[in-house]
Amino acid sequence: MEILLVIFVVAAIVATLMARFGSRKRRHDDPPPGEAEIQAVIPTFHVLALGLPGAGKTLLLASMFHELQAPSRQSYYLSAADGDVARLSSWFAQMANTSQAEDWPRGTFASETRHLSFGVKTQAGDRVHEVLRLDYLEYAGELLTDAADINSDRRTELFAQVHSAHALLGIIDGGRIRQHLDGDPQGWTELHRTLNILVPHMIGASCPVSFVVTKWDLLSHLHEDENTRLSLVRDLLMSNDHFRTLVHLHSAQRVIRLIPVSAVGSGFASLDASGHVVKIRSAQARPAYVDVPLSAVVPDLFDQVEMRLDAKLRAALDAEARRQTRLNSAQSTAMLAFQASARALFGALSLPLAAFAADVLMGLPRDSRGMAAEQGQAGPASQASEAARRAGEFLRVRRQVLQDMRGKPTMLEERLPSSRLSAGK
Ligand SMILES: Nc1nc2c(ncn2[C@@H]2O[C@H](COP(=O)(O)OP(=O)(O)OP(=O)(O)O)[C@@H](O)[C@H]2O)c(=O)[nH]1
Ligand SMILES: [Mg+2]
Repeated sequence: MEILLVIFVVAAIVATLMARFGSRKRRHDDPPPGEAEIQAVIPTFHVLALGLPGAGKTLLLASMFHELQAPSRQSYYLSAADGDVARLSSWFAQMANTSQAEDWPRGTFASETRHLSFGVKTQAGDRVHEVLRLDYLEYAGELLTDAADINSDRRTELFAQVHSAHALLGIIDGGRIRQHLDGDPQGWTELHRTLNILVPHMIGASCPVSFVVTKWDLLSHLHEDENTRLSLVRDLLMSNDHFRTLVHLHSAQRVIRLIPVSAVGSGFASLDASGHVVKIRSAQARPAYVDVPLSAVVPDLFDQVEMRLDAKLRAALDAEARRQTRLNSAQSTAMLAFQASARALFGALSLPLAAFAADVLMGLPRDSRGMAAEQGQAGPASQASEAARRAGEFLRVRRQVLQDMRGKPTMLEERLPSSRLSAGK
């Protein structure tokens, strides 16, 4: 079915272009054929990391960007506005500099709330394609905990973002877990406070939710086996009623992850006698798993759409696809109608991004892990016009990117099976 959908998308783009360009000659400064249509189908996913002050949101963001700004371990990379790149890089540099043991980027002020827009890009031949965008809110954790009127606008903005998010990340401070395990009652109190604040925001969300345990490096002494370590943390979190209820309610319908991350990596920092995180002189920052939470967002969203596509909806979609394939492929209006009906069917899903769901599904094989063989198939696009060729190439590279994105959480699950939360565990 996915191939059909891809063909329909390409054909619809060609048809639109024929109507548009057929009547007049291309001017020198016109965008390349197909570019406007490609731009129109690039989705933006809004991701929100919910976490209390000091939980590690800003350093996770800086470290994640550091890891993903070049296509070194995956086909895609992130781009951002120049000012944001400078800010993220300077946070990372300050964090990685061990010449001053306690010099960390300071906590975020409420007035520093900002939307960062990351372009997810990939290079194919001599062209760079932007395949999707991720919008991420950087804010001060105090907005979640402090009810002072002074920041009410910022708080309103944050809560509006909770409701419109396509994915929510619950940030759990690994430092608090360490504090609890070291016998300091404050650790347990703060952990419960975190979950009691975060979970109510997440429980009613229709989008995928994941939990991220920060400062994973501070928990390395828990057990020599990393998966056992994570299972101990999971059991601890499951002892919170709110957390356990959320996992029970959501895991039947969607993927819920527990992703351990370290912005600095093991052996970079330790706790001093007063419980402050201090850097170890000359240690090297080697971030761990920081690329997973953001990379998992799109495939998790896709899987959730798949899980929600009940049999009836699936049958209706397949029947529509079969009906449309009997039509002459030149009947572009029929193809566009198919697109519209596919969108309408997906629109029946109660997801905030139903409009995107059809696009994502059109470009992404149902099981991208099992579809590698398809990658080489050029399909009808290669015989068609330049616009169709570009559209075909775009869909091919997007599929590759989505497959690589899925590879990150898949790798984590293979390595740490406890990173997938379910009601039974
Ligand atoms: N060991 C270790 N410490 C970390 C890590 N991430 C953050 N920290 C420590 O936690 C502190 C707070 O991290 P931030 O990223 O600033 O926290 P935040 O969630 O942005 O806090 P607010 O801006 O106040 O909301 C840092 O100054 C570090 O001391 C990590 O991965 N490992
Ligand atoms: Mg911050």
